[in-house]
Amino acid sequence: MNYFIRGILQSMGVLKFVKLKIGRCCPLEILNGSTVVFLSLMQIHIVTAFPKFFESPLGESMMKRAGQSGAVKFFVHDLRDYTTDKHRSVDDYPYGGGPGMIMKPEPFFACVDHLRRQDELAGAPVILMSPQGEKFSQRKATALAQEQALIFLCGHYKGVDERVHQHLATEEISIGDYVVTGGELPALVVIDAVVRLLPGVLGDLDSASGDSFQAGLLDFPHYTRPEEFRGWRVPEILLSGHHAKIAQWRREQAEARTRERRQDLLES
Ligand code: 4G0
Repeated sequence: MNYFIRGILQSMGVLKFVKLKIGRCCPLEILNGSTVVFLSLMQIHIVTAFPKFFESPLGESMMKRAGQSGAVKFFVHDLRDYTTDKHRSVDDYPYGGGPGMIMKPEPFFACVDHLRRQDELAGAPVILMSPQGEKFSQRKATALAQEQALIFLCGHYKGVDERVHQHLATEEISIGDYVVTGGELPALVVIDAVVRLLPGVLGDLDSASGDSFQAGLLDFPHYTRPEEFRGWRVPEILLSGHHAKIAQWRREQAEARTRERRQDLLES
């Protein structure tokens, strides 16, 4: 699923042959051993009873820019549009009794069936955000960033009818061992972590490749001006201009922190 573009790049008036790595694309035509590629954007579909919840998070900052640049396209689907009763109900009482409401299976199935009829979505993972899911990680974000499309299901209330877990979701993801009122915030956490990895979303300057978790370590300490604040000085090495020594210091700091705070990251 990783393809390369070979071509000529003009940079500062100089022409250079380049080989650029691009993900998520499909070969169109092969001519004299060269592959013509079409770079596709990632589609992210969100199925929710609270579509307005996503307006501001997807309409601000990095996610907004990613949408505008064409790296990703977001689609938010209102579960209520897939109900058939006159009250447009998305939840009901639990069989066997007990407190709280359970989300009905039919609207989730009707919405996903509708989406799956699109060719681009036929093989897309259907991700149920759930405290019972597989723990989310940077590794998982990297894997999801390779997909052409993602479909997120957001549940609410006490939970979702088990048939959605068993027969509709292809995976269940948890962002951590705690419960929040709906799957919307957890879905946004996963979406943010994935979108910032897509080619062209972050500039070279704040590229994701330098992320500490990408290297399996915690990040090193960062400082900006002023040199001294309330008596606390910036470590002298950072002011020295010795790039090799600075790189070594940062590596040591990252390793020491990881050893002290997250021994588990070194063991795995
Ligand atoms: C209870 C995910 C609550 C059950 C969702 C969903 C935390 C997370 C909810 C479900 C959530 C997490 C079975 C879909 C909604 N809370 N840790 N609340 N099911 O990722």
